[in-house]
Amino acid sequence: MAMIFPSRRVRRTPFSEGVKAAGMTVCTVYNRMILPSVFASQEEDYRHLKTHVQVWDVSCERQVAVQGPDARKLLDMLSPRDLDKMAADQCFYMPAIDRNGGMLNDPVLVKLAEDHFWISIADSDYLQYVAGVADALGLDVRVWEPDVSPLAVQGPKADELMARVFGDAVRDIRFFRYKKLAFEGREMVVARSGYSKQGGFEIYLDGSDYGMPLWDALFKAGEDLEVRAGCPSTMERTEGGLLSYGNDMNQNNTPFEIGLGKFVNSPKDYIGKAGLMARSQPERQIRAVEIGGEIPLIDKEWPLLADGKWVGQVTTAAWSPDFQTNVSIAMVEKSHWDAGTKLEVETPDGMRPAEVKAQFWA
Ligand code: THG
Repeated sequence: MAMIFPSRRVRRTPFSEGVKAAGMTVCTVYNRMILPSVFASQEEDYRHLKTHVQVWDVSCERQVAVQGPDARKLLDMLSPRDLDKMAADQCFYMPAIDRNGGMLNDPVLVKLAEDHFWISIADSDYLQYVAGVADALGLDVRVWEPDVSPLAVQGPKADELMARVFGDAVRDIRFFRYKKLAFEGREMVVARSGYSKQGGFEIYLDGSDYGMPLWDALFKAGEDLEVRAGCPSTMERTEGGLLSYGNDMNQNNTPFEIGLGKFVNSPKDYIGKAGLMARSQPERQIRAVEIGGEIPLIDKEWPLLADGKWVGQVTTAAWSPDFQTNVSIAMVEKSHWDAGTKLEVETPDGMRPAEVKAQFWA
């Protein structure tokens, strides 16, 4: 594996110094920014995440800030999810779609005020779409990328670590809600959220200058909790069925195909509503699929076959140490998506047996 050639175009983060010192061994690029992939090993990182507490540099979850008198008007045009139901301190997992109902991104929307939102984006250039819609509609709103970088604190000891740095108030934050809490006098959004099923928080670092002081404070406070640097774990997130834009879905997929139909409930006339409604009965859907045998790392879709005929594709796959099987996320055609259906998956190392599961493992 080659290294990434240093460049200003592949952006560092406010925590890059800490990540390097903590021993990042493999990384990827996400929203043109470095995202760590491995520290010790995939399996060691996984076990540690499920046992202790980790600090993740997920700065690459960039914010598209939307602020101004027409901020809500713009978001109502973008969101299939009913924003009238969004509380003042709430975060919403929001399908972002095009005019045909195809997924453009799957961000977390953060409501800062009635006229100020952050769209915390997955790996696609959504800012340009948002700004384009705003300008085309002549809305009085500003759309930009602020100097805000999420730092996730995930794992069973996350509450304890966060309480030591931000105070006991963090314990009362409910799932997908946030509080504005001070670090060194600087107010930051602290939400109970994050890309794992182990529980934890996301600190939306507001101002890069506070990055390394915040990183250092967390590691100092968490020494006896065995805090370590970590990153989203493919093993762990696949067990839990957390989706990854660009891997498990793209613009060809609707929210209904990827299990986000429950978030399509806006009564407003948002962009893509007609196109989306025309596709509300999906012909394929995301499924948990168990794979037998040994499998390599996955860097392209693997065909799913029934009697030699294509019936879908595996888009994420990993060994699960806890479930002692290969777990995967797949897009399966309606004819074969029932739980218990036996299939074959064509990996680069050969055919492997596969079975559609009723639900994800965790
Ligand atoms: N946190 C923040 N921004 C993000 C991500 C994040 N932006 C990019 C990417 N991740 C967006 N995708 C997801 C996918 C899943 C979840 C969050 C963001 C998630 N899903 C939960 C689930 O499916 O169980 C909860 C969904 C819900 O009930 O609302 O957490 O991780 N800031």
